[in-house]
Amino acid sequence: MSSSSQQPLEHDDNEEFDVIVVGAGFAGMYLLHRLRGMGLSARVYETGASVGGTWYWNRYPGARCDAESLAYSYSFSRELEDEWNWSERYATQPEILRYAERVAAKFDLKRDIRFERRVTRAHFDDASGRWTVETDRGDRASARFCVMATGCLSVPQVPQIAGLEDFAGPTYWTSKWPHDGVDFAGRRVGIIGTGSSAIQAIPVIAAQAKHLTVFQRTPNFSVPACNAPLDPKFVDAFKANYPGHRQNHRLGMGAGFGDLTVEPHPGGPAIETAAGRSEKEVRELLEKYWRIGGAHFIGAIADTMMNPDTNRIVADFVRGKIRATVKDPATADALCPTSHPIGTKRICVDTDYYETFNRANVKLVDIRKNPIDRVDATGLRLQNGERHDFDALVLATGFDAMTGALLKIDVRGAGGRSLRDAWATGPRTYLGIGVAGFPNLFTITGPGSPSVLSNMLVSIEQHVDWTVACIDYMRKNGYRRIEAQQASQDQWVGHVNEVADATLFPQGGSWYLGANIPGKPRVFMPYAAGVGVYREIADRVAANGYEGFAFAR
Ligand code: N01
Repeated sequence: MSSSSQQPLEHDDNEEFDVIVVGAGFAGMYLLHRLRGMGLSARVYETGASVGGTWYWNRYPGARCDAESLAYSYSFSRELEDEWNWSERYATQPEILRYAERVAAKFDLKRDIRFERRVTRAHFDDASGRWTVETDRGDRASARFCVMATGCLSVPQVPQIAGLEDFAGPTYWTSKWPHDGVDFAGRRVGIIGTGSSAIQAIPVIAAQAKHLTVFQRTPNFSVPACNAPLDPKFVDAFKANYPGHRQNHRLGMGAGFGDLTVEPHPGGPAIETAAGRSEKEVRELLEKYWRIGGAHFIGAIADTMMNPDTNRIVADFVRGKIRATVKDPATADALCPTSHPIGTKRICVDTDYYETFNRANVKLVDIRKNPIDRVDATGLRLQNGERHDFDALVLATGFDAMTGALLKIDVRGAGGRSLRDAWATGPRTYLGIGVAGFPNLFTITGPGSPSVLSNMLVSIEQHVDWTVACIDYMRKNGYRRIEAQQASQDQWVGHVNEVADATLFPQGGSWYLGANIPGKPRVFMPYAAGVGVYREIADRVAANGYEGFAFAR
């Protein structure tokens, strides 16, 4: 399925590095660049045949970013900013992947990346104070530091649906889409799942396929992207003040998803709360944000994620939009989310999602009401006996988020303690970047940091910058070992929970909580206080000599 990297599969045979990085997505790529800049030797291991991480794998039709392209890009190189031109407000997956390839070429990254291998083990040795890392292709290497740049949404969730393997036609995973594309023309397609991936894919597949059946367990809230080509004059003006915009993104303005791309711009919340405002005033405000498009919508009223009354007003507005768009009242009703407050599952950003259900060749099947009994050779049967046949099946069933990739690896820290044991009741970190008992290990955008609630590129750059500054600090002070202190970690985990509990997020039953994976501990994983607050804390910790971490020479 994957295109070959053309790279001979050389092996590392007990080679030694300063740093081993797991993953060559946007985090691993930038980290490699920064480590080299410090004169450190680094090896990156990557499962894909090339760079790009999530954008390498998720090639499903309609895949594009929900953060604005001018904000979802590296800020570390002015030259790169100047020479790269995004074509649309929201970049498509192929364009983002071209960007990743361009970055890899410009900074000559690939020579230190070993592709097409999966890291299986990472063990810390107390005596030498080094990590030994092994891959499924037989590599073995050691390094003083190990950095997990494994991505938050990189391990697909295999849904527990009986008979999946019995389907005789092709089954496609949105997260492992064939590299040469899929032609659905003339075919009947079934898709399971209605999260962000499906909501992007459904309109595109519907336009191509003979028929599309959408199997929906939980309806999601989606807002229009209002995507459009970028006007070169606007881009020039934006780039003229790129540093200012980047600063806004770092402080989380416009949720960091893009601050000023399309006029009139929101910049920040328009009002603090809907309380005391007339219905007309609130409606006009939401209407304005709806027309601006994108995830900004959820930030129109500042307390949407804290105040159930505000949240209901915003959710009712979206439900009204769904009913006004979808012509068949029963379908509209089934598409209206009622089981969770808006925003507590990741808000989806779409192009013509609800409109697609007005097409004659699209049918919505509510599998909450009538669950799937089993898939068979030609389609599936619901528990009420209803049959649905199709020629191809698409699974858009999500990921084992945030901890999945880390726990897939046999990670062992001091005294041989495994990360799986340490996190048996849910992930525990200090600042989302260090784990007590796991010296010299950094987790980029790990659980306990804003990560998936933020523009990932912004959070990736922050964590990479923080990590390399920390390694530099150790070098300058002659430290060979760093470890998050248990007390700091406990305090941080308590704080992350406290922040989450003050919001409506825990009511969402989402992958943020691990609720999509049967048996996964229910812990709200990202830090919900915002990237501005988080940056201030992380910077203060660094300025105070990385307080909360213990060092040894
Ligand atoms: O996955 P999801 P996703 N039987 O977990 C359903 C990012 N992303 O890949 O809600 C039947 O959101 C499940 O139903 P339910 C973004 O952060 C970003 O779509 O569990 N259905 C749900 O409908 C996003 O949040 C972009 O009841 C089953 C769906 O599958 C995250 O990735 C684009 C099932 C899974 O939805 C994940 O999005 C794409 C079962 N057994 C993704 N198991 C952009 O930048 C699961 N489902 C725009």
